[in-house]
This record gives sequence, C-alpha cells and structure tokens, in this order.
Amino acid sequence: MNKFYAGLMPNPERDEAPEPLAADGAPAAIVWNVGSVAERLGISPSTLRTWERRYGVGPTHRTAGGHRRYTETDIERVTLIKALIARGAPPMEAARVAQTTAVDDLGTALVDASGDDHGDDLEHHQIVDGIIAASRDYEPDRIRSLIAGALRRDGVIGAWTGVIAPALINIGREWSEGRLGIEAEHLTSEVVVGELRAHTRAAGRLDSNGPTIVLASAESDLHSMPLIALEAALADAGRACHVLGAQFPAKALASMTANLRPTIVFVWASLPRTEDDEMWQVVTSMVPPTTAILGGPGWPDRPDARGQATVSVSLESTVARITSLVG
Ligand code: B12
Repeated sequence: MNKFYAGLMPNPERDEAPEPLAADGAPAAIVWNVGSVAERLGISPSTLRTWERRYGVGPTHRTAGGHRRYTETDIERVTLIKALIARGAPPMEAARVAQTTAVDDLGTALVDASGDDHGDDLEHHQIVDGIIAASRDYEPDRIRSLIAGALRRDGVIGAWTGVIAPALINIGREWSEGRLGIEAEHLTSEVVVGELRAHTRAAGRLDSNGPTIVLASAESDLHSMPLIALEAALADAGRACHVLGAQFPAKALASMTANLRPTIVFVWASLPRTEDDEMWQVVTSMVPPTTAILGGPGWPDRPDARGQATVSVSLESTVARITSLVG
C-alpha cells in the first residue's frame, strides 16, 4: 500500500473513531476532524487552516455545530498539496494541482508526488525554493525535513554550499526588500542551527586533545551560523572546536588567545567593520603558533594590513585550510 494511504487508514487501537456526517442531508461518509487529519499527515492544525484559508484546500463539510470535517477525498487533496510542496512546488501551484485533480486521478497523482518527503531526489534549487516557501508559510517542520535531507544526502559542505547558504542569502535579500518578515529569517535560522548541531552531536566523541581550534563571531555581530556550519563540517573530519558564538568581545578573544595559544582562530563577520575596529586589530596581530582566519563579507579589504591573518571565501576552503594546518 502507498505510504500516504497507509497513514490515512484508521487505527482502531489508537485513533478516535471517525464521525458520521451531521444529519444535514450530506451523504454518509467517513469524516475526520482537524486534529486527526493533522496527526495523520504530520502537519500542524494551524497549517491545515492556513491552506484552507489561503488556497481553498480543506474540508468540504462541517458539522451542525460548524466544526470542520474532512472526507477521505479532502484528505487526499491535502496530502497531495503537502507532497508537492515538499518536492519544491510553490504552494499556490501545489494548491491549484490539488484542487483541480479529478477524484479518480488523485491516487496516481499522490504516487507521482510522493517521492521522498526529505527531498532526496530534488535538485538544489528546488530544495532552496522549498525552504523559502516553508519560511514564508511559517512551517519549521518542512524546513527541518528539507535541511535534514540535504545534510544526510550531501554532507555538511554540500548541503551548506548548495542549499543552506543560497536559501539564507535569498531570505536575507527578500527581508531587505520587504517581501519577507524578520520572523521567517529567525525561524529558518533556528532550524538550521538545530540541524547542524544535531549533525555535530551525531558525529560522536571528537578529538579535543589535538591542536585547538577556536571559532567566534566578531564583536557586536549576531551572525553565527557559519561558525556552526564550520563546527559541523570539522566534526565530520573528527575535529572538536571551541565555539565562542555570536558577538564575541575583542578583548576577550585577545586574552583567550594569549592564554590558550590555539592553533586556529577563525572569526566571522557578516556586518561591515572598519580598520580602526578593535576586533580587526586583534585578529590581524595574532602571531604563531596561532593562525587567524577571517570569514564573511564584513572584513576590510586590506591585504597589506592583515598581518598573519588570511581570508577564506567558502566553507569548503576553510575546512581544507584548517585541516591542513592542524594535520
Ligand atoms: C540569518 C541572518 C540573521 C540572523 C542571524 C542568526 C544566526 N544565528 O546567525 C539574525 C536574525 C540574528 C540577524 C540579525 C541581523 N541582521 Co542578518 N542576516 C541573516 C542572513 C539571512 C544569513 C546570515 C548568514 O549566516 N550568512 C552567511 C552566508 C549564508 O551568507 P554570506 O556571508 O552572504 O555568504 C557569502 C560568503 O560569505 C561565502 N560563504 C558562505 N558561507 C560561508 C562559510 C564560511 C566558513 C566562509 C569562510 C565563507 C562563506 O559565500 C557566500 C557567497 O558570496 C543574512 C543574509 C546574508 N547574505 O548573509 C542577513 C544579513 C547578514 N543581515 C543583515 C542585517 C542588516 C541584520 C540586522 C542589522 C537586522 C536588524 N536591523 O536587526 C541584524 C544584525 C544585528 C547584529 N548586531 O548583528 C544584512 C547585513 C547587510 C549589511 N551588509 O550590513 C544581511 C546581509 C541581510 C540583507 N540582505 O540585508 N540576521
């Protein structure tokens, strides 16, 4: 049996019994309330209501008391919209297909759309579109599923470079142009952080006795996701890091470096910094055995003033440089 249908069959041990339709002249059919449909499909009740309100895909019946009731056909249509969105279709388009597919063709459409919920067979740009659509719809579970799938399939470097960074850059642009709320950016960031951290934890015990690798974001800069991506990518290489996180104070970085004498200090800056900035002074005056590596678009473009510090332009090149330095 197709997995979609399997999930829709009543389980007498667990499910509340389906209700008959209200005696309002509607045909006798098995119907389900919003909570049961949400549970079966793994979608929140609020998403079901949003799809109904925004795209007109939802229950075709109500009880005498006005409560929503889904028939089996309604559930198939909702399942289809879910599957199409998970495969990267824009919600409007998914809703149009779900609404216009003839009842007899719904089964075939579902099999065609089912593929894999994690987007395993999707192109990078389709996953990116899916993440942006899910951010717009406030759907953390969908974002999580797409990101987890990309991490599993492509590893940290592949998923970050092909999916996560392009999605974030796009979301940042949409936000700055007023087409996406700041809440969508926060929601997506939180999911990305959670999935990257889960990936790091799954790597198990890491070598923390070797050369010390310190990762920090520049003072007053809240952007820290590239550090967390770097931590996860280095975990894949068996390396543990000291992650200091967002907006790390310049003075504290200077004194920690002097005490700990780490092999690597990687500092990220998304926001623009100037040459009279204390953080710039600290990172450009590090000396062996410490190598400072700068990442992010915020650093001043002054190769002659960088001292020993070098600049990395991608996650992949940063991992390559760090692993070559720590052996
Ligand atoms: C997520 C996010 C946030 C989150 C951060 C959460 C977190 N835990 O990190 C939150 C909501 C906190 C946030 C806050 C703000 N943000 Co913000 N944010 C972003 C967003 C969408 C992604 C940040 C990120 O991780 N970028 C990293 C990668 C994905 O992007 P990138 O640096 O452009 O990537 C290039 C290179 O760096 C390189 N690269 C990519 N990955 C990697 C990895 C490594 C290791 C290396 C070396 C290189 C590398 O390749 C890319 C292609 O060129 C960006 C959009 C963007 N383009 O960055 C905005 C963005 C950085 N934010 C912006 C702004 C304005 C802000 C706020 C000031 C908004 C506000 N008014 O409150 C605050 C900043 C507050 C502060 N004091 O820091 C602007 C900055 C514009 C500017 N140049 O000044 C951006 C660019 C959005 C935009 N398009 O306008 N933000």
